[in-house]
Formats: sequence, structure tokens, C-alpha cells
Amino acid sequence: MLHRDQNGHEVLFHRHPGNPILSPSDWPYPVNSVFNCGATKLPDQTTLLLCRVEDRSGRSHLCAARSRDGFSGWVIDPQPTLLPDVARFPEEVWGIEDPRITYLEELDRYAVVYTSYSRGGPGVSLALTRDFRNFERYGVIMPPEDKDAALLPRRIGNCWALIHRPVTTWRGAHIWISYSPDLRHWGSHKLILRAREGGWWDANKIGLSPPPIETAEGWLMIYHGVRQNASGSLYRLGLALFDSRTPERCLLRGDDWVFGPEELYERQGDVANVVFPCGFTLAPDGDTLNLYYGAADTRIALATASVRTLLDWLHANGRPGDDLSDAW
Ligand code: BMA
Repeated sequence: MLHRDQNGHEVLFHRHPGNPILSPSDWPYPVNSVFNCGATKLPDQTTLLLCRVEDRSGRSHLCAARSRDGFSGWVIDPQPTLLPDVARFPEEVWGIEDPRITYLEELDRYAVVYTSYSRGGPGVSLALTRDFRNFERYGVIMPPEDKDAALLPRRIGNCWALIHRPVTTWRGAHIWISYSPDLRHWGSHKLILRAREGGWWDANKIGLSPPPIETAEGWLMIYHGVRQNASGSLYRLGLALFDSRTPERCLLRGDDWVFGPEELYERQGDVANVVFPCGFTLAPDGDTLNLYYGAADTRIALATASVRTLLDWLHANGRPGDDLSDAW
């Protein structure tokens, strides 16, 4: 059934009535804020969120929360799950942030790709884990300034693929893909989606939100666009679809944003007007998407959508990907 909002726009994402589902006061130890979380389903169907937690030093670490139904009864680790390890990884000096989780069947491990906040700016770091208790850290895999990164769940040809967002001086910050045979050595870098210009909602700065979602039609990407205005930054979400065998090829990109801050818990907080998903899970029906997002950099909320409906919307409202031959 088609839902429309009061302005006549099709509603693609439905907020959970229990939002926000996790807040700083839920934490078993003192914290300032809990937000941008990676998400996955464990083998027993428990939902695990790996949450970014900011303490009163201003730095972030990661903490796991587990729930049977994915929205209530959260069991939160009594201590931080993954702390910066500055002695071994000095690039984590100002904290670790915004994890994206991808299960790698070939390795039977979850890959956690996160932002390491170094003196030189944010970079992309990787850790592998089986249980979210012990982590094998790979260190920095993309040097600063780079963030908003996630792995695809399987190799493309012989290589792993990483989506990420380096900052270049060419008209803003765009989304790239890079490939690696071993998760350590990265190359074949390609720009795959560029920020638009001028008055667009996604002008100048875009980034991957949760890891791309594999569908029969290709990789469905939910990305954020950052609009600068007189009151600051406005974070909203858009959709794009990439070829399943050649994920650097954008098949469709929507013009309009599809989800943005509306509710008070998204509009007010440490950083106003931010919805920032870093993770999703799929329901057993294979279609219902649970999107977990940081709301105003303060708390965590959940919105659901139908993957089929998102694809239909892209077919009806999308246009073919840009020619990026002049993007270098
Ligand atoms: C981005 C990231 C996110 C944050 C957002 C809004 O650059 O740092 O972690 O949620 O800004 O502050």
C-alpha cells in the first residue's frame, strides 16, 4: 500500500513507534551520547548493534547491544566492547566512530569497518570478529581524510570491495570503491557516485550510510547528503543502485531525498537535524529492511522499509548514473 505524507510525498521509511529505541540513559555506564550504530543478525537471529558511544572526554568508542526482536529488551555490554588502542594504533588517538558491519561468509567473520579519528583527520580502519568480544585489528586501510566506509559481503572477481568517501579538493566529497585481494592492500580506486552541486540536497558532500544491500537487481545503496544552510548541516538520505557484478557502475540514482529529520528526537540533540544510519538488518521475509540510525548524534532510532518498494521507487524516480569520465 502506498503511503503519502502531508505534503503528498511517498513515505518509504516508517519510523518505529518506540523511537528512540536506545538512549544514553539506557547505558550501564556513564556516557554522553549513543548514536551511529552498525547492525547485524547473529546466527541465533539476535540483532546486534555496535553503537558509537561518546563519553564526556568527547571521544568515542564502540559498544554492543543485543536484542531478540531488534527493537526492545536490549542487553548492553557492561563495559565498552571496542576501545581505541592508541598504543598499537596511534591513529585512534581521538576515538573510533561510525562502525559498519558486513558478514563475510568466506572467512566466517564479521568485518567491522570504522572511522579512526587521528590527528590528521578521520581515516578508515578494519577489524574482524566472530563474536563481537575478540577482535583482530587490521589498522588503517584508507588513510585520512576518508570515512563512511563498508565492505561488500563477498569478493567481486578475486577481490574484496570497499565503498568509502575520501575527501579530495575536486568540488567536494564523493563516494569511491577500492579493491583488495587480502583486505590489507587496496587499489583499483574508482569514483562511483559524486556529490551534486549548487542547490541540490546532496550537493558538495555525500557518503555511504549503511553497507550496500544486495538485491536481485544489484547493490542498493542508501547514502547521505549533507546540505549546508544558515543553521548548519542537514543530513538526509537518498537511494542509488549499482551493478551486482560491476559495483562501480551506477545503474540508477534518485533525484529526491527519501528520508530526513522530522521528529523532535532527530531535530534536537548534540548535532541538530541529523539522521545517520550505519546499519541494517533484513527480516526473515527477505524484504523488510530495518534501518538503524543515529538521531541528532545523541540517540538511536529505527525505521523500516520494503526493499521491493525502494527498488520500485528508484525505477520510477531514478535516472541513469552520471558519466564520471571527467571526475578526475
Ligand atoms: C559526520 C560524521 C557522523 C555524524 C555527522 C553529524 O561527519 O562524523 O558521525 O553523525 O557528521 O554530526
